[in-house]
Amino acid sequence: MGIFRKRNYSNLKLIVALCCCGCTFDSPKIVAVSPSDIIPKVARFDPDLTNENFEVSSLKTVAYWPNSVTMQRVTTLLADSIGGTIGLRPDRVASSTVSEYELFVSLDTTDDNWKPSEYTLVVSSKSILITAGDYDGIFAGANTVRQLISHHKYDEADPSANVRIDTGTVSDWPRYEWRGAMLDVVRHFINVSDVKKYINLLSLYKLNVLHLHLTDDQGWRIEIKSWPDLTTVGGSTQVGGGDGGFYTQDQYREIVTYAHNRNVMIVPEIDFPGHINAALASYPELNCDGSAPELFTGTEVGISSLCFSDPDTWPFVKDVIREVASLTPSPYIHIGGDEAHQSDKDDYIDFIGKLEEYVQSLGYTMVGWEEIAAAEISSSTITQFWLSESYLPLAAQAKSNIIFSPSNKAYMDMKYDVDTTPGTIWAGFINMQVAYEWDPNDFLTTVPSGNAIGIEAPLWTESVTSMTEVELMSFPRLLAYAEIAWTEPSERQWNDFRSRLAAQGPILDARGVNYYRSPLIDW
Ligand code: TNX
Repeated sequence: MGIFRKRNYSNLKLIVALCCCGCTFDSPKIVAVSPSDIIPKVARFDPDLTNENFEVSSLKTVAYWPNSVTMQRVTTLLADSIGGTIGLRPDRVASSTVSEYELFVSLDTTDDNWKPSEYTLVVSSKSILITAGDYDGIFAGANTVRQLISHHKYDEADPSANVRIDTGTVSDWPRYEWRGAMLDVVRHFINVSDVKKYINLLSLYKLNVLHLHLTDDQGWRIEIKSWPDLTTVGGSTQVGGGDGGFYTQDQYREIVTYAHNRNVMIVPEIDFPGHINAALASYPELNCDGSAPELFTGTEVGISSLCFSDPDTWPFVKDVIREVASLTPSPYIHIGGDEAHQSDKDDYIDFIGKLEEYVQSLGYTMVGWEEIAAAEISSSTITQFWLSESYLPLAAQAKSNIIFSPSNKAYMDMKYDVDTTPGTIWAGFINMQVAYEWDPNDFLTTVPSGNAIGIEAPLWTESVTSMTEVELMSFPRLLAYAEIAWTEPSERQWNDFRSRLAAQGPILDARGVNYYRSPLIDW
């Protein structure tokens, strides 16, 4: 059987279907993939002109240098992926010589010209070489390879089935350093193994931040040892009155480590001073009148506030932030700050200032939703834009860096179209084209572009009740967001993205992802 060369994946489906009589598209015999067809789109691919390709089934060894813990982590990830997709787990060897290995991963500390997170990938008929100037780049290169080999679904009945990669050189680097998703694990609880599945998918598309929204009116999902009722009481329910749940500190550490091994940073959010009913319901002493409100299982927002005059409030806030910090190896703590409709404005401003000081005293950078820009935030604090452009000049004035999560473009709880269940529509429908065709530049009339550090796509879960629905709302939109975050806008075209996205269908299928079969995509 010949090698099916292709540039356009929608043609590939046809070719494989025609040539593999009797076999389904789920297990193609031979698939030729080009590094130029991945998501997010690479900055540069120079094909070599030999018409040769690299046979993925020849991957028997993964070599790496230097022999550091991080290189061991990244090559373990690669070896596991190869094992999972090809059916044979390659050996891993630490070696400073490139020759004779089919996959060689090396960190180049001798050259100063690498951009942050840049990598090169040289594919020849004999080998794949990943080289980068920093570990982010190493992971990015590794995830390019993981995605390329994912085109294959191992067929035990026919181990000769294979993926062949076009030869040539990739040179690739991200546009933004903050490439994120957010999961609301409060309104409906999402368990550890589902969060891990989500993280693994993020990493495959080079998303490197998972912001976990851990507390809200309806629940408290992270164990705080000094205030145990937060989870035993506050974590006991969710929207609609179901059982809820929470992560013990050990389980949370397990999530953080799993993410770290895939170069995904977990950013914890504890939402203050609003969105706090679960805590108020757990401890009567946190309330101005000393009595605890009922647990809340509805979906209204802006219904609660910390009691600023209560002597227990500040010690409580400090204990929580201190314990969360102790679980957080990344430099960021998100303090919420949104929709504090029940808080007095002056109290809010004082509180955010005090909280910023405390977060900084622990050695962390504070992140907050856009409303914090109305307080006197310092330039190291990060503002997360979501709704009102009026906060952007305030953030710019403070020289605060900005993460873009415009609700009418990036909120994954918005329905794709009228037929989507679950979801909401308060910010509009977000079909695949809307999800793809926007850019932080659209909002930069009042903000210097240097302050835009990236984007984040939140999934709020008031209406999203299960992992199946989490996947439906997130995929494939997250692939569009991954490309906005990674690829220069001048390199992004909707029609080109559509055909590359169509080719991701089998990859998502093979990973058991319940993605939305958007009618705009020729799957
Ligand atoms: C607004 S975005 C919220 C959330 C809701 C979401 C629903 C933000 C900072 N606050 O509390 O879950 O809308 O779409």
